[in-house]
Amino acid sequence: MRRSVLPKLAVTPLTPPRPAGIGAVAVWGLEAGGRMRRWFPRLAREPLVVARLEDDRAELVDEVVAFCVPPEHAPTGCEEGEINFHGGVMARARVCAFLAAQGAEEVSLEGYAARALRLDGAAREALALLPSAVTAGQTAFLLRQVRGELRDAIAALRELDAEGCARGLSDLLSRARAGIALAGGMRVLVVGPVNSGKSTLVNRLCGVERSIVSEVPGTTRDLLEAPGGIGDYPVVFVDSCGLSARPKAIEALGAERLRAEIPRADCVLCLGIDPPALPARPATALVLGPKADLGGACPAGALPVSGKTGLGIEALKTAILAVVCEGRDCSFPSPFTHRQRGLLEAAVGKLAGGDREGCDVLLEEITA
Ligand SMILES: Nc1nc2c(ncn2[C@@H]2O[C@H](COP(=O)(O)OP(=O)(O)O)[C@@H](O)[C@H]2O)c(=O)[nH]1
Ligand SMILES: [Mg+2]
Repeated sequence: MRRSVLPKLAVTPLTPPRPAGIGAVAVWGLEAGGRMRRWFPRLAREPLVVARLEDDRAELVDEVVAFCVPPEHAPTGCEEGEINFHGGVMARARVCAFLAAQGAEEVSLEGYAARALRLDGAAREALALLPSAVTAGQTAFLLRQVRGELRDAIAALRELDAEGCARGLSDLLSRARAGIALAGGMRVLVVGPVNSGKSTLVNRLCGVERSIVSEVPGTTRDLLEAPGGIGDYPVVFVDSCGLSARPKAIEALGAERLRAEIPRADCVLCLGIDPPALPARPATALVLGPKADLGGACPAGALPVSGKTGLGIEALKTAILAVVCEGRDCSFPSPFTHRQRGLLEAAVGKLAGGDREGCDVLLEEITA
């Protein structure tokens, strides 16, 4: 980053305002090093200090650990500081209030990434998703993006002739659904008539007794989210109230929520019901034959499953990944946000219309 565009003094919270052992802020900008030594004089002699941070009236703000990062190791190329304090909401608020009183501009982590870390647009999107990552494979994928995997792939495409570029773009786009599902997770909604075993299936899929199971019809009235995963892919499984032709008043509210949820889900699992009978159009759907352990007939083309015994569940998970990810995975560079996919699709359109320059502009925007 050019020094001329650095702020004088900025603070970026590195940890969220939640109960935690420690919290941390980055102190950066042209005056960061000098200010750190003024607040913590021993930093002039010691690499790291445990110290009392006091305000101008010598009131204790917090007991902290403070250190400076030399310019050659600092993301901004200008000496930075870091202050670690007690975690939680109040300690963080007090340290940030102290820094604000000292004239520090508060910049979000995304803002810091954009202004200081010299990351491209796609890498910044990955960095923003990283704190919410819940699986090892998702984290590894996002770290590859922070390091510029997609940026490098797009740069390589731009070196090719129109035909090669078009082939490369369609190859990238074929993995967009997989990339988006891996980076941000997917929603899988379970629908079906009352008592078809929806709640039992959701509990089985997410691995905990999240939903109440009962033979009393209409037990589940609202949408209920159960976080889980399939392999590396984070999944929110969503249980729903039963579909009924003539819902009573309270069920009608649940039915309305369900109708709105169907298009939001990446995949709708239809327990004993055909997708055309759904009250809205799903992105993808799988038809399941419920309570397969009872040995009843399973409709042609339906996957037999039993939430109760686990029968067919591994095959169901494989089928969910296959339809949501269109049979692709992310071992090769993949777009991973709707923004990137939209720009890539538009770039393909430009190229098809013979507008190579327009295509390049859009590709550049992905990683700008
Ligand atoms: N045999 C068998 N019974 C099931 C299965 N799934 C659910 N049930 C039973 O069917 C009843 C309704 O189940 P529940 O999951 O609450 O259905 P929902 O109303 O669709 O959510 C309960 O008595 C469950 O124990 C299954 O796979 N096999
Ligand atoms: Mg239920």
